[in-house]
Amino acid sequence: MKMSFEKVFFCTGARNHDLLKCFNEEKLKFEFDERVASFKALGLAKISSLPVAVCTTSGTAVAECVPAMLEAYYTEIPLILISGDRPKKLHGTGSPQTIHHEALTTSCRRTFIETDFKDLESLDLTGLEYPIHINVLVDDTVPHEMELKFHDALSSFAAFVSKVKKPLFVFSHENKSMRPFIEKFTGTKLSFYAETLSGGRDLSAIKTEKKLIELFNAGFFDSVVRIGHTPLTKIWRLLEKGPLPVYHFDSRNLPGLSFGEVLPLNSESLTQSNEFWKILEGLLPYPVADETIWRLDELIKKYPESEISFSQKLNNLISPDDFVFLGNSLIIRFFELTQTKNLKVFGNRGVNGIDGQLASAIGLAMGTNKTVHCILGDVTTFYDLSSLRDLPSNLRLIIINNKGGRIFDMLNLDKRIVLEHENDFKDIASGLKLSYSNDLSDFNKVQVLELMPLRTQSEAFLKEWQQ
Ligand SMILES: Cc1ncc(C[n+]2csc(CCOP(=O)(O)OP(=O)(O)O)c2C)c(N)n1
Repeated sequence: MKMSFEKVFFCTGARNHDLLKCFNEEKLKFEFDERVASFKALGLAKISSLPVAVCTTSGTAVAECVPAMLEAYYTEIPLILISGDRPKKLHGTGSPQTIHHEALTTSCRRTFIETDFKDLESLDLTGLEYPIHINVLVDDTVPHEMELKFHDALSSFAAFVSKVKKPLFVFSHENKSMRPFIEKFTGTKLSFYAETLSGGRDLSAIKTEKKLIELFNAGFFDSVVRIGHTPLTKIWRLLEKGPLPVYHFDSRNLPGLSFGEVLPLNSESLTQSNEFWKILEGLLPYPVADETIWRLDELIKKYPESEISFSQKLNNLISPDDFVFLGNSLIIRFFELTQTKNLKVFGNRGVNGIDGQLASAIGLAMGTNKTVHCILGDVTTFYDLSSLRDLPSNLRLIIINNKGGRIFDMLNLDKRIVLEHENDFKDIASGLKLSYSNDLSDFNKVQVLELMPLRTQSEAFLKEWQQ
């Protein structure tokens, strides 16, 4: 970029990860809270009168910069927002963490530029009016030929099924539990993967995501049928790279991918549709032997202080009468991996922001007499610290403090964006007069339970699990 920045507040995320290369090391300041980072940038730009940038991942991260951008707009401060975005072909599809960035800053910027990542280097910002919003399209997908078709009748699904033999069925989540549908589906004997937010995780024929990915990579499936909103599973991202024919049942009429056939029906209407069940009769059941579950148990015994083992212990302790609210990113994945019970699980998976998660769980708890176990990562909890001032008595906050955003470790991204730290929440809880413990035996006895998995064990577990 032809511009010298006083500083770049780099807010960690996968989508803007590649943008790291564009900035000088000595100009970078790593952050996780975009609202705070953009106000810091504003303050620094105020005093230095030099352009200061805040760089974010996609989704709500961009929206979090709007308050500081508004202030910059009305005070004529040289603030620059640089957002990492998904490629154009995924815009408007409901693909993970993909929202309309351009629209978010219309009232708080004087310049908007959208550019491909490869053209960012040569971008000349001199003479432009502030605040500036630069949206960078980062493409990690392989171009492919499949198209997107929208349908209005189940006959299109019948045509799809007549051309395939071994579809993978994925049940993700909807605004209501998909359990009645999934219960009925088990009668077909067809193989399926049910995610934790579907409400039918315990019924899933394919028990672990590991098995799912193994089968997928081995070419076991010849197609995918997805029912519900955009799935969480990694398969979804793999599909965008090496596509199989996909049929989407999504009441929002969104494919969540750049291709596939879409019918806007939810699981409730499918449950009641004789035609749907009749079409499925055209498919022959194929059994899947899932031995990964034994391997999981072995590793849980071998590494009892690992994050996945803690997740399993929590699963065992939570009563099916209670509600669970799960945060991003490893939390929801590990919970899904170790869940064997019929639990009522919630989460914010519309655009996967880590912001406002504790507040959302508080709102949920306010609407029920049940106990809500809100399980969050340390970074996600830090993002929402002010919510700790007002925890309802039926909310139990469980913080899995693995000392940073460990999802980025798992994705093998630049270590700097993990934002490793040695902090804990003990004194914060005590300052706010909340009962606190860091011992799992106090489960359900305190309002804030902080669990600190052993890094070495978590890493050894994952190494063996991924073999
Ligand atoms: C508002 C927002 N900003 C940034 C991100 C990118 N992001 C995804 S996960 C994550 C780190 C989460 O860390 P933590 O809560 O500790 O969970 P862990 O990764 O350790 O499971 C970040 C920064 C996001 N999803 N939403």
